[in-house]
Amino acid sequence: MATFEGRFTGASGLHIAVIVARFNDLVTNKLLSGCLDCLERHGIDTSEKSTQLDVAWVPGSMELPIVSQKLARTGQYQVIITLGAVIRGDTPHFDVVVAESSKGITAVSRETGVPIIFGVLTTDTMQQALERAGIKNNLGWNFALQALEMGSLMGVIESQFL
Ligand code: INI
Repeated sequence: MATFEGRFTGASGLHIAVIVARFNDLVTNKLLSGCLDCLERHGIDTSEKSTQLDVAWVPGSMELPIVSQKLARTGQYQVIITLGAVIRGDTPHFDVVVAESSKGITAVSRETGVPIIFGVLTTDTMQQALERAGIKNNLGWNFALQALEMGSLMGVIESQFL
């Protein structure tokens, strides 16, 4: 029996892309800070001159899938993290954005074989989003951890079947 597990250490071989939505950037900037803090503390170079990490900005969460696809298809990234914040308003727009971004990101991940972390907060209020972006907890940290685990896990599985 083989047991495949990702690790959180030894991430120096990973090349990671983070895609951030500008919509609700009060929230997404905080998610990005938490995400980069976690990556940095796990040995990823997050400096401006880093060759391990690239950050792309998109207008809103709806654009996360297409840019994920563009970056995944380069073959340069072992894992991609998407960050967004969709906050319920008075119209059904919320449901459209959430459905399209989540389905789109999942589809791109399966199509390209690159793990893509769904780091999009979906909340009823700005307060709930901010609580999850640093006021209480910063889920950007969790999304980074999940990325490290998935990037590592894919490498572990690939090395088993070389
Ligand atoms: N994009 C978000 O990331 N969050 C939102 O809450 C949001 N709302 O509420 O509209 C949102 N809309 C923009 C959308 O993602 C696209 O950028 C836009 O429709 C252009 O394609």
